Amino acid sequence: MKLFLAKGTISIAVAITLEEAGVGYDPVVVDFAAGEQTKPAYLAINPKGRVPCLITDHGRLTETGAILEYIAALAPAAGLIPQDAFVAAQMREVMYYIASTLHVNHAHKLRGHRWADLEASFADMRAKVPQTMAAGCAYLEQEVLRGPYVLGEAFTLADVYLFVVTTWLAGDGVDVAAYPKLSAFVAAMEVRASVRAVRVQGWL
Ligand SMILES: N[C@@H](CCC(=O)N[C@@H](CS)C(=O)NCC(=O)O)C(=O)O
Repeated sequence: MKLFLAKGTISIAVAITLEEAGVGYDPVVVDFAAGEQTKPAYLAINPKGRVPCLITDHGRLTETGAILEYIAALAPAAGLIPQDAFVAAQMREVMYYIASTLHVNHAHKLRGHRWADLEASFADMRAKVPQTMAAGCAYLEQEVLRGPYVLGEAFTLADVYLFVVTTWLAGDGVDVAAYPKLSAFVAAMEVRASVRAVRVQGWL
């Protein structure tokens, strides 16, 4: 499979998951600094102009959560989705929260043009990011994180997804040290071989 990714983006969650699953892949780095994701060559690959995009034998897949689920299904032995239906739904509860709320809040820092046209609107949206991201961290800390991983001892897709978001926090004006459970989670993730592998590549 071919994975289109960009440094520091949510697409790195797919790379980490492929590492966890032991599924080989061919990475293609999309250069956001050069705006490659907005150019016709990339739009022909993914008309959304976003990463990740996974090219499989069956066709193109986009949306991080869907791609992570596909990889987990390809490698059931990796156990990336809980067996218990309710616990699996709790994992997805976290993943949907990340996709619909945390990621969108983060995007208000650099991507305000998705929602508004006035320069003043961008500044307003950017200024709100430390507050909305901190609110998300407080929710995770108080209501979600069981430790050492999101759902406790079991390592799941939600961990990979959340980990990449935590790498954005400093840049979003949030000090992860203020959240002890989240800090411990980050430390547990940093020592995993999958995370080390993407760090060696310079993707995070
Ligand atoms: N809902 C998509 C969002 C993907 C997304 O927005 N990716 C960002 C990087 S974190 C992107 O490609 N941004 C490019 C742009 O906005 O030009 C997913 O979860 O995969």
